[in-house]
Amino acid sequence: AAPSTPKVFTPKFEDYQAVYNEIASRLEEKDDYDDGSYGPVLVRLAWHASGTYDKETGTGGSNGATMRFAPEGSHGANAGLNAARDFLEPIKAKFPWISYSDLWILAGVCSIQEMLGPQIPYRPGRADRDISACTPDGRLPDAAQGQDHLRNIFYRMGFNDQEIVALAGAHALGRCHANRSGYEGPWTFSPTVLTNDYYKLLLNEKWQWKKWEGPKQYEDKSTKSLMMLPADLALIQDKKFKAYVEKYAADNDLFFKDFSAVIVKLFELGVPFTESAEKMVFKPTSA
Ligand code: CCH
Repeated sequence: AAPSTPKVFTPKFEDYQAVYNEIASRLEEKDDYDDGSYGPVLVRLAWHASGTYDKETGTGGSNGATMRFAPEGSHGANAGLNAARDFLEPIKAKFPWISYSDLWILAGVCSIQEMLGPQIPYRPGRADRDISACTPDGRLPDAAQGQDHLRNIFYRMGFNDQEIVALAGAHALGRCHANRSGYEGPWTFSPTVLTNDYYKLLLNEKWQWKKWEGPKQYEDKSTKSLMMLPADLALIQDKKFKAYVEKYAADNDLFFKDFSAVIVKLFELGVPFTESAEKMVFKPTSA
């Protein structure tokens, strides 16, 4: 018999939607985690995979999924993200054709949409790389620092002031864990639903230093149940940043529009897409 050419599977939109649906159903099923959802930690995995990008050298970014390897996985900023990576292992096993790099970003997209955020258009095309592509420590932001540091870190990725503030709205989601970052508590009262509450709370609450043994963080004066990092407060201490905080606090539609645009940019930093890669918009399970 003539040797047959091995079949190469070319996934289509429907195949990615099937992965999306599987992540969404696992999110719904595993509701005994944190505030009832793995969504926030999956968003953080996608962000930390992407946020290592350096526009000068073209290194880092979500292409590669190099956080799988110890040098990068054990960076302080990535503490706890094994929970997100482990959550996705059964999905990877069921759809072995998808790269870890594409899967992590798809999980971020799915989580944002399932937590009632805006539509996040998605393009596949990331390839997993080996340990030699791990980025050096120190490329992700340090929560103890202020506006100069934020600008240094995010300008290196290619973002401007408006985009820095729009990205920070992701802190409407999830919480800090003392055993991961040292910080403790959620930013908002609805940490599993994406809203512009982060900006509203930043502006409208009185923030005071929390009295505790842990790293310096703020608590809201009225309920003492919410938190802000020094890097969060920097967004209202800096006049240019604060103008955008005010815009997003006043207009959730504007926040959703700008957040969607900037998170797509973040998730695509340094990814060598082929020209034929089309943007996919997945159907949320609630629609
Ligand atoms: Fe963040 N973030 N983040 N963050 N972050 C933390 C948690 C989340 C900073 C520090 C922290 C973004 C930007 C910044 C999420 C998304 C984004 C934690 C707690 C710290 C500390 C980690 C822990 O203890 O588990 C700093 C500094 C910056 C500076 O800009 C951006 C950008 C995004 C996404 C677009 C999400 C989501 C979480 C919650 C994770 C969880 O496990 O609940």
